[in-house]
Amino acid sequence: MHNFARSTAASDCLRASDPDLFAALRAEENRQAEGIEMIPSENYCFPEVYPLLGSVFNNKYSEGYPGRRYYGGQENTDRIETIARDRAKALFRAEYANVQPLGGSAMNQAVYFGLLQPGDTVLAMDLSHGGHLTHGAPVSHMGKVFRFIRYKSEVPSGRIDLEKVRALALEHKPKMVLCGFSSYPRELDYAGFKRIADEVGALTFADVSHIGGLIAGGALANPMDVGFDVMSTTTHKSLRGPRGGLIVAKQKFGAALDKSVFPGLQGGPHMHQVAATATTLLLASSESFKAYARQVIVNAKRLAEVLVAGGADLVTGGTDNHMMVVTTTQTFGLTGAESETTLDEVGITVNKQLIPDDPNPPLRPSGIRLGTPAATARGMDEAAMETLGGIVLRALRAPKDLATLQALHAETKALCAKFPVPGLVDDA
Ligand code: DSN
Repeated sequence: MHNFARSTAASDCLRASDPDLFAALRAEENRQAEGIEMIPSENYCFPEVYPLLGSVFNNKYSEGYPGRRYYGGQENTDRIETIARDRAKALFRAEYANVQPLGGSAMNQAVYFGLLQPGDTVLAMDLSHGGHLTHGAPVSHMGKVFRFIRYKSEVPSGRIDLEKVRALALEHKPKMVLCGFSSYPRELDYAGFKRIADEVGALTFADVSHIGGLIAGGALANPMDVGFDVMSTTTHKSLRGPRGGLIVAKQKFGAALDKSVFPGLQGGPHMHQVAATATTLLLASSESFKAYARQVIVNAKRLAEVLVAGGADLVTGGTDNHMMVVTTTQTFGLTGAESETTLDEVGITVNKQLIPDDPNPPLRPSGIRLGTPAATARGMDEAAMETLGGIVLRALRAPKDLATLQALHAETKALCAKFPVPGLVDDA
């Protein structure tokens, strides 16, 4: 057998043929290595993901599913997709899996179109209180096709009140009850959501995109364990895989979901992404990943404590998962946008974030969101969280003090140098 493996000279080839792109690639590698990623939806993928994403699986069209494809030459793509589906089912304790969704939005659209009719009612969390765009925000296509009724978190507690969710369900009789979030720092009561759905005869759908890795690692509850009908997760957040999405469900929904993903919504799946997802699911079933998932939460709790002790105002006062939402306008007198820019100056990447009932608009909201999946993937522990929390507090208290910001940036770089990004080597 010949070895047709891609030459390691591939990056030399890029350097020669497109120096601009090569330079941008190296600059981004440096940015990720020298700074710290604290946006809760981002992560450093497993190193094993890179060779598969940059592999010859990129070249293959594979419309259909294993054993039922529309193009020839599928012996290897069938193999990787079957492996990926089996691993997803085992990891999330589900009867059915689809690993073809190109991303989170496609994944959720496939669920709605597969299980509902246009105009059907869905009960989901409001975007402005931590829900996701694809949970029926009026600006999304989904918000125009289906009738979304939105529950909110309580102000000032920041928590979801299930009695209010139940009252909305009894009033609007949804076909589907959806739980999941982009910005909610607490564990959800899946059994409580299921009871509400059962009472009104609705399907149960959990979008666990942010916490898919924490569920896989056994650190947070799995909605499938309490009988949810369907669950979706992106694969690139706490799961540490390639950008993409996957759906797991009860087998009885499998045929409808398969048809909804292809040919309903998508054409050819991205087989390099499917291959990388397959490997991710294997790595996420390891003992070391269980330890990683637990540490993500330990780190988040420690970081939250440090921020609160330093006077920061956290939505719900803390966290049960990997993220925290900090109201920056009150303590620091900064909008979320100003806070994001200030923390960029010191090498800490966060995102501006609406807080519940935010009086400010989305591009100038009142808070920021921070999370620990990426820092933990670098091996950072509670002591590193104390250092990072201190840098965040000092930076937000001195946003105009350039000397202080420079000194803090040097502290961030020194910390990051001790915890390399998985898969990035310093070849300087
Ligand atoms: N953009 C993701 C997040 O940050 O939560 C969700 O799509």
